[in-house]
Amino acid sequence: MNETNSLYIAIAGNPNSGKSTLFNELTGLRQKVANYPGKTVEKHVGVLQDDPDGNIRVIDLPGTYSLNPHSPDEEIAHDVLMGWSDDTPRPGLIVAVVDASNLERNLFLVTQLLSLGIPVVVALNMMDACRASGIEIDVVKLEQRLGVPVVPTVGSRREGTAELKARILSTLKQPSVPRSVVQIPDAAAREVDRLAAHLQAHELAAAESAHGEALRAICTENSFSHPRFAAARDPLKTTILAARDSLAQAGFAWYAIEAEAGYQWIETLMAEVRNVREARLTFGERADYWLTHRIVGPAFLGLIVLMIFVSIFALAKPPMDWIKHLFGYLAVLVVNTIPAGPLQSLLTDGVITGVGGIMVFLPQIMMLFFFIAILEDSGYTARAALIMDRIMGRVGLHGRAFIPLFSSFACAVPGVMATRMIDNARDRLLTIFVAPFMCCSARWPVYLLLAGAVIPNTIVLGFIPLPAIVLVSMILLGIVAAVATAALFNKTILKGVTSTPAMELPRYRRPRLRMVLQTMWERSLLFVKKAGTVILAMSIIMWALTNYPHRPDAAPDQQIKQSFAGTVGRVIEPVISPIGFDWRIGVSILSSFVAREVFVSSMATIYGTNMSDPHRAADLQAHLRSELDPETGLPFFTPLRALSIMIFYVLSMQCVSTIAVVRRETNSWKWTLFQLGYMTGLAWIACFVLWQGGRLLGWS
Ligand SMILES: Nc1nc2c(ncn2[C@@H]2O[C@H](COP(=O)(O)OP(=O)(O)OP(=O)(O)O)[C@@H](O)[C@H]2O)c(=O)[nH]1
Ligand SMILES: [Mg+2]
Repeated sequence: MNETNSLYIAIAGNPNSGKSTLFNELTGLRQKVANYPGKTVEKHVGVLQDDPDGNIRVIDLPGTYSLNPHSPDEEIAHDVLMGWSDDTPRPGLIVAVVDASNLERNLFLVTQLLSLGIPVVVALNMMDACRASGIEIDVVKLEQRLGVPVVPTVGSRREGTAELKARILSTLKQPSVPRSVVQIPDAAAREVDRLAAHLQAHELAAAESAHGEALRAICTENSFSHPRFAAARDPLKTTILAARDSLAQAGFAWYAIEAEAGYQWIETLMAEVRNVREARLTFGERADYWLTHRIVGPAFLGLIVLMIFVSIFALAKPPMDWIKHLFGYLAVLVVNTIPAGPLQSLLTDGVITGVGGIMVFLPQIMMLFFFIAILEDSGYTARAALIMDRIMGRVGLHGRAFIPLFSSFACAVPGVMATRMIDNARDRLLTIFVAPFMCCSARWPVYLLLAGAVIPNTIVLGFIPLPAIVLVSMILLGIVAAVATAALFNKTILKGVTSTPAMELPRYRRPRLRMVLQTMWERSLLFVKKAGTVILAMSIIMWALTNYPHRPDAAPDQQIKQSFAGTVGRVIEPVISPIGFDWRIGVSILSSFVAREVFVSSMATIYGTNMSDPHRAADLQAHLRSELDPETGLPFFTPLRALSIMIFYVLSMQCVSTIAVVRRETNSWKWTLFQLGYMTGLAWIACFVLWQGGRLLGWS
């Protein structure tokens, strides 16, 4: 396939209208789909399926409410649609995805898309939700009035998607440029004509789209500062400012001309095509009163999170045992077939112990992903984020910070990228600063390991295991640290006023088992893949670092102590012993810079090396429990020490990928290193206070 000859179809629409769902249907790919706005923040390209020539490409775009971009993600969509993107040719067709149950607002973007001089096919998506709320839409009439094909779809159930594909292909065969539907006042039209002529004369716009572009250039605040106009900026700016001046003199608010005309047109249209049978308060709307209530809301959220961890601890033990046995069996097999020596040791002490040590947590991780997918698909997570956002808003975080923060619960990398939906630089930076405090899924194995191994499994209040409470506390601590940090920076280095645009909440929906299982499966697969790649590699490296330089006659613990890892560990020990870490913990923490989960496999390799019983290869928790403190002869991994390690992981920026993405998104090493230093310092101080304070109080 030849890329330059490819035809590009852009999928555009408001956030959360189902663009990525339809993109996945059209291309057979698997872009992230979930029930909250702002998931897609970059463009993604795929090949249209079932196309005989196979050279039609489909681009999934970030959601946008209009072609007047306000934030970096909207700019990406805007530039592609305008044909101004450096790496994507001007699309040959636009699929405008609209949410049928929220037609008025969604149609505004469509009115703008119709002025681009590019054929448009409208996907009238979410028809099921529309019908459920008692709204009927006259599709034939809508099609006539828009002048472009309109295809009703239910993307999530694949309804109408074949028809959509067919209409796309037939429109491509006989492309016709839509006509603009919106009528602007004569005085404005004259200015638009004049500017359109200027754009064409300077080859800044093509004939068929010049009028739309001119109108938008007048109505969008800094339209002339787009890099595309670099060479012709000054004359263009003068012309635009002159147009605005004369409009202002004629009594127009220049920035509102397009929006007013657009919404007026839509209002008339809606009266013709929409019929509301009965307006009724849906169950979700009634539930939302309580679920987002100031007191009931957070309490309910806390309860849900707690219940999730309770069930994880209550249900995951049997499958965890199976996995332990499986790896134990593998270790025995290796011991019985391969003669003692470096190879046997590499396979058992390095690979099986390291990878097994982390794979043991697969059942718990899968259960977590399962519950999270349910919450996501139902629409509840957006409410959870809203509850958090109320707290965050008070400390100067932007109203749109909640999606980035909420995404950071999976991983800070997409979280930091999602800050692109925030429109000003200060607010973006503040959000980036606090995003890595959210409990990413790579921390779970660390917490699960330590809480499960060391925190006594006593039952509190009749049904809550203590380890579950500790886990929830770690999540809360991350949130508290984020809030406190935001409050501090808001008053000091990042002073400023926050804008708080209202964020809309997605509709509630009964979670669909297929979607939930699919999401769980995909994320679990990533976890397993990581275990088979990064963690496997790190296990082998850690094995080598702990076994070399090799001293055949040294006792096992002497061997480790004199190995490369031991040497490094003892160098850093003075820094970490005040917070309760010995050199082995220190080395494991260092190695986990690659990915936090590596902590678990590194600990497994260090503690599992030369173990006497290969059956227990993967049972790191048992190894930790039986480890004794050489000074006191008592258990080394006390609850206090375990807490100190966990808190270190809550607060420190222990992850190269996060550092890299912060560097990229802030475009500044200064801020990146500042954040790294701040978070590590905070982690160290918190652990110091806990460890020293705890020991003074005689805790163990
Ligand atoms: N009820 C219903 N839900 C749908 C339909 N199409 C998609 N969804 C769901 O709506 C949610 C949003 O879908 P996405 O495809 O992620 O939306 P998007 O437009 O790509 O969203 P952003 O990338 O955030 O702008 C998901 O939970 C989908 O499963 C539909 O026709 N009906
Ligand atoms: Mg999307």
